[in-house]
Amino acid sequence: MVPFNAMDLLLTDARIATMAGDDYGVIDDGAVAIADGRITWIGPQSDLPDNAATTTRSLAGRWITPALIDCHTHLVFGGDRAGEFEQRLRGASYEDIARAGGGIMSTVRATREASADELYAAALPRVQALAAEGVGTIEIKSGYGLSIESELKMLSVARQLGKATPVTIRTTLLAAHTVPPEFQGNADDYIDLICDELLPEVVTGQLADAVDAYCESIAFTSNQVAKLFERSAELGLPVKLHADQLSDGGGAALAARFDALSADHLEYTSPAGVAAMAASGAVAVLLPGAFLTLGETQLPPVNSLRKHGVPIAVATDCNPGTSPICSIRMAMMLAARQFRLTPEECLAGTTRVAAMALGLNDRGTLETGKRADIAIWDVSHPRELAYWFGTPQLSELLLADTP
Ligand code: DI6
Ligand code: FE
Repeated sequence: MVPFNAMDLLLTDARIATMAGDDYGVIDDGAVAIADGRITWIGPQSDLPDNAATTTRSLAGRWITPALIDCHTHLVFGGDRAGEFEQRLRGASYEDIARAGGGIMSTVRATREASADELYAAALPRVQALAAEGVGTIEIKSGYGLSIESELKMLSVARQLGKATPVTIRTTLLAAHTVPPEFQGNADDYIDLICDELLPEVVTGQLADAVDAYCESIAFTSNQVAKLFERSAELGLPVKLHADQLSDGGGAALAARFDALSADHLEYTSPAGVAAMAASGAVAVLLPGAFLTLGETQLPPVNSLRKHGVPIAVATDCNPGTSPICSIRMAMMLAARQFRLTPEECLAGTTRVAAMALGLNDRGTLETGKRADIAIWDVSHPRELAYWFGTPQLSELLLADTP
């Protein structure tokens, strides 16, 4: 813990949404002391101990929150799917497009063909767009390589984005996103390749912070996911799961069985799945961008999640197919209007709870000892962050430059 008097920066005259308690954890007329990238003191300015700050900045009554966290993205990928988007709006079906080689496999081809530099150059503006909205931590999944070489390439690019920008990048291996063409009809063999060859290389290279899978009728079965999760646990990597997005495949309960950090999507999750998540402490990550893009009508069981005390996060699911959305503010706005989350739930879901979904306990709230990742806003109340869309209300993003 950094001693209080070793202070680099003192922010004063702030209205603080700490997100560490009920009603946004508000501290009116507050101050925040920062040293070595950590919050060393936070509270009402009237309680501020005597100090000798290196630099004191008055925020003149502006609101501050924890920097936002986008806990579910696929933002490293080659090409785009705008053409099939247009085809669909001209009446083509998913099946027509898939049969013509479109859909996720067109992104897999483009990602395999792209160099690491090309993937990096395409992804950097997406990271910058999220940071421009106040995002300080982003989770990036692999899953468009579907071969050892290309999955490692994707994860390396994601790691490089974290080194080259002030944003914290957390990476997730999602090799079990869909069955690659080389293993059509042999999904079990592909799961074995991931478990026996890819995962050990990922761990040796420290390329992933977690493992994810797509448990769905069009992707992988519960048994195949269970095998992958058992191997992940052996290698010390936590797990997350794309669960019950298009059907009730028991994904939420499967995630809970493996103490997953989160289960994501959840449109078709059953009451038993919710109860299992409540018992395990898994976070529910809601992805309104995919819900909107797919024209889904089955809402995730928000009231059941609330009743069972399952923490709810919100993320962009930024991906070229079902959520070509690189805006955390749009995700918040959609979660409020489609899923009827309150503005406070939307903000908690992109700060405190999003940190939980990534297994990070050093951020997501403004409290002593936490990272000094702070978003400064031009709003009259934090509820505006889920109310407006398209208005650039971020005044400044302060990110700790320590690991
Ligand atoms: N769920 C989705 O909606 C995306 N992946 C997943 O697991 C779809 C990805 C794509 O269409 O490119
Ligand atoms: Fe996803």
